Amino acid sequence: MAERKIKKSVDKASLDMMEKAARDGVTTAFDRAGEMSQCAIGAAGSCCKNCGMGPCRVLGVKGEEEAARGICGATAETIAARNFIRMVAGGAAAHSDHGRGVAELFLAAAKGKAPGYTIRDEQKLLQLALEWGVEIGERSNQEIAVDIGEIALAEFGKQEGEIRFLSRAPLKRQELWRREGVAPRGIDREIVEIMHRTHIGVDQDYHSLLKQGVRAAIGDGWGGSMIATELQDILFGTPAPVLGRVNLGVLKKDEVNLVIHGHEPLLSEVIVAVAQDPEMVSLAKAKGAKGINLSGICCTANEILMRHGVPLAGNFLQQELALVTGAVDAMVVDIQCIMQSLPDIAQCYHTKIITTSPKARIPGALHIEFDEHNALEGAKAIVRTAIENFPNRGNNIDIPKEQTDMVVGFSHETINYLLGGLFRASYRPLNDNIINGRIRGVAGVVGCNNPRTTHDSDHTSMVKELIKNDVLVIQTGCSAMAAAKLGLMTPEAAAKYAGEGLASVCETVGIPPVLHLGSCVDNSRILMAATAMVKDGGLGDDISDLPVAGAAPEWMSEKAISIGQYFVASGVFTVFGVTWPTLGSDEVTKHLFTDFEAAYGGIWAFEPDPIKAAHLMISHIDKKRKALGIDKARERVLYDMEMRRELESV
Ligand code: NFS
Repeated sequence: MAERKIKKSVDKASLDMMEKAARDGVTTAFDRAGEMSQCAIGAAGSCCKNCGMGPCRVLGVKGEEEAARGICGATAETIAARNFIRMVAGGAAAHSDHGRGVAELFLAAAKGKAPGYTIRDEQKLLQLALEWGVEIGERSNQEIAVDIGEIALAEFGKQEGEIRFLSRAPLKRQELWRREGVAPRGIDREIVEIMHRTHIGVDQDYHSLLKQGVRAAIGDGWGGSMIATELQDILFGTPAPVLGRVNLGVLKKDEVNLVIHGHEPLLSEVIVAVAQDPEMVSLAKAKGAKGINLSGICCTANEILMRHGVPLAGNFLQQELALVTGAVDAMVVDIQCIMQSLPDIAQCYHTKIITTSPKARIPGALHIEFDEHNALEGAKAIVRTAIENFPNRGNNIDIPKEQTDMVVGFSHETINYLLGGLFRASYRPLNDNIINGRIRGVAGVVGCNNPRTTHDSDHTSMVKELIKNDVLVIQTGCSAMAAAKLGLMTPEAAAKYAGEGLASVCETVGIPPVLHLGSCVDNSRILMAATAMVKDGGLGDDISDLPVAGAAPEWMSEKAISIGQYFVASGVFTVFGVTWPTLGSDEVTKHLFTDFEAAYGGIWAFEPDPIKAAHLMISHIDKKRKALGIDKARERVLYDMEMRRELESV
């Protein structure tokens, strides 16, 4: 086996479980990444396999002859751009199909055809009704929700005009999108058009290809993902601050461990309720367990953490390691980021892997299909399967003790309330503290784990560097879990890790310096937060004027590329780590890294060193502060602190 040169993780619990996996003869993604060398041509976006004449490789690597063109005549630029926007299409499709699933359930619930689901956030329902021109009057929530569900569902298949949530963006941004011809007509349409344009012999101008990628990505962030977040909040409740715990130590030796993994909260919301059902708890006790312990992996975990405080067992690269503990009685999965290796690993222990979506079947797993019309029965069957498997646990159990406390649940609305108070909810205090320089700017650090770099290390190094430099960090996805494991999501972390300006604000408001905003579809909350900052005034009139930046230091999924692209298209400087998928074409890379700024006010960057990447973000934030004329304020704050220190030392 080829030895990997990089350290596998900075997380002790994960490292311990990797050692146990080796002892148990179990192979994980960390081992496979070591064994599988990365194809440099593919990684650079220079391999085209869109037709049967290829694959055509147009980048000379390790003695390969450089072919200037594919057999069809496609250049390296066309091929890199095609591959890149096909990643956008994959990511936007995943988020948006999730959004569609939520809209379907929402509509079924509104029509009374999905027992067990109800409207939890009436205020948000009515706000959306006002926004979409749905009559409220004397109508019931149910009636209003039917109209909203139908409108939401229609957004996916719309053919003309613009998707509705574009009107939420700052006016200047909306005009820019229209001027550039990237306002999405319908969510699905733009994804389909990517697949058409990247078919052999269609769009062969990288400018035009990349523009379509922008249009589909906007349809994700301001469309599919935003619909998912909004409707989930109405159905399941808008998150509010709640205590949580994270890492494999949340598994319990004496309780039935049911781990929920995937992305849609549709089923997991019901499982959370069923697991507390006295009938289920007494069944667990009859089997010798003290109770039922739910925990989560990946974004479905973020969803039930944010709304119910259900603990997180871990992020993407910990899904296999959770099984290696030997203590997981069942792992139930829905869609996305689920490794096919799970049923194989489960065989080495006693774990049952349960698939639930007709879109995501895995050979070797037990399939209990989620049916929204009968969610309660499905959830009961799943919980019962876990309970009945408890007595089958072997002796080969080792649960790491690591688990960290966290305060989570910072939706765009709660940030509003926390900062401004319930009766004058506003982003004013955030804007004021940015203007006066205590907070230098805001950074969104999001995205996956990738075994091509050290697990969690790039996330945590970057986040620590940012908060040390007074940048407030907002997070989602697996990145949020990495920071939480290190203890960065507690109010106490402000004094320990943040710069003095940021720490003083966090201490006054009582928030951590790193805020968890939820799952990856909840990156739409970041768009809303940025828009609220613009609308509150004093920081320019577009998102591209704000002293903000984005990053995905350990990205790996197509969804991350789509997210990055809609951040850039919304005016945000966005830096990715690990690898960059267009390096095979200098022109395409330059277009994304430089020319995009003139068009969108946001640009892409690639920097695998997380500290350097953090400083690229800080430089960008400082550049925006200067353009806004608020750079001097920050110097004054620092000067004041310097003076204070001098005084203190006297
Ligand atoms: Ni986002 Fe969430 Fe994690 Fe990456 Fe996968 S779980 S949707 S894609 S790996 S952050």
